[in-house]
Amino acid sequence: MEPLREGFRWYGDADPVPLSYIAQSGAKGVFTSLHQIPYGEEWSVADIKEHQAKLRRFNLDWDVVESVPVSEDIKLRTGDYKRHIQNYKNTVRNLAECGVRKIVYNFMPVLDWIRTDLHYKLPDGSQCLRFDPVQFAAFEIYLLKREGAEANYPPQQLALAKEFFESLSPDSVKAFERSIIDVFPGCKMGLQIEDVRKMLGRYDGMGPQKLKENLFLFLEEICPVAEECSSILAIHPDDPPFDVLGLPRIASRLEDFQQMFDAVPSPSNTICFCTGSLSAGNRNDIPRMAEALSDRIYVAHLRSTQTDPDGSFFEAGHLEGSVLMAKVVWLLLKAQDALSKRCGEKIVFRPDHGRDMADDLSKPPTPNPGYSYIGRMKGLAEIRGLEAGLIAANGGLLNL
Ligand code: DNO
Repeated sequence: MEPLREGFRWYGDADPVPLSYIAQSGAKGVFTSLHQIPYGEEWSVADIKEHQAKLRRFNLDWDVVESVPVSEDIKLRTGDYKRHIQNYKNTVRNLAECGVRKIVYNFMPVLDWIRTDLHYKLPDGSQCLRFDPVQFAAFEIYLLKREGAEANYPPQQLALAKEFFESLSPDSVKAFERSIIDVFPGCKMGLQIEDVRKMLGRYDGMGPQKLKENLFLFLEEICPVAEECSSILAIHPDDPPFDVLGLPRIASRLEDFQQMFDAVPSPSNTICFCTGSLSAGNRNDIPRMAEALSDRIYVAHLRSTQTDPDGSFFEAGHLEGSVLMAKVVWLLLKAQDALSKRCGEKIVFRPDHGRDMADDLSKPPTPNPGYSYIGRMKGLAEIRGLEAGLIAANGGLLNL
């Protein structure tokens, strides 16, 4: 039994974690993107090759594109969506021409992942990312002023949200706002509250069925191109996997993915198995999902979350929290065996997020919350050790 292929995310030249460090982690497959290209535009072969050459200098491969972003026009099927879809197809082809064949994307409306605290202090002094419904209520009600937001929270949370918001100084209000609306991976879009309001307005009246239909229509167009190129598209689950901002969420539960694969059965239609996103809020049985979706997994993000009784969750250590990581990794090792028999491919994973710890804490705050070096290295090392133990035990090496 072979270990999974190890990956590490790199945000490009602006990433405070340089490729030389990534090379020292032992991971060989980089998850990266051309963050400078606006959503919806085509990526040229020349730009892809230039980026790839940077990795090659450190003997690293561009294993996974995370992400080729899907524009809001495509999600809404309005405006420029036809041109954006054409560009997406060209990008898939251009990437394949350079040998890059695994593409992650998400279909989350308006904002990518959501957290309310990017520096949550744990008792041991390290920091992690956290989502607190009370703080999120404060954001929705007092900053965004979203109509009807109050109805989504019980009275006790509303009272706590008011108390929390009133306790913030004007400077911390600004920082709080930025930590919620400006964490698009790899790029600072400089969104203002007014922009978010407008973006939300575009989804007025759109329910999950319509958004699903738009996702399936997008996949029906892109998957045949991906198939031609022997590429795969891997949808990233909603993070967190429950309703936020009154928006439809369509990639949260096992049934969502099963429905998506039934609607577009193309072998290029796959999932980026992100255990952290899926586990938030304890709504999903992660091992069950790994088993049920095993033949659609080429790419995985491994991390865990811990949900507290008040509904908040924080990013727990990679082998802690609610994800039964030993079981998930075991299922992925078996899925990889089947995958290599089927098509000679490996599953590539990256340690997803990590705490800010030790020397991470003495550096200027990263523009990429969750993507510290030491914290992610710890996660990688733990998962590597877990795999080695599982493989040795399975191979009878331990005489258990
Ligand atoms: C957060 C990431 C996500 C992910 C995108 C994929 O840390 O897991 O931002 O990269 O949603 O499209």
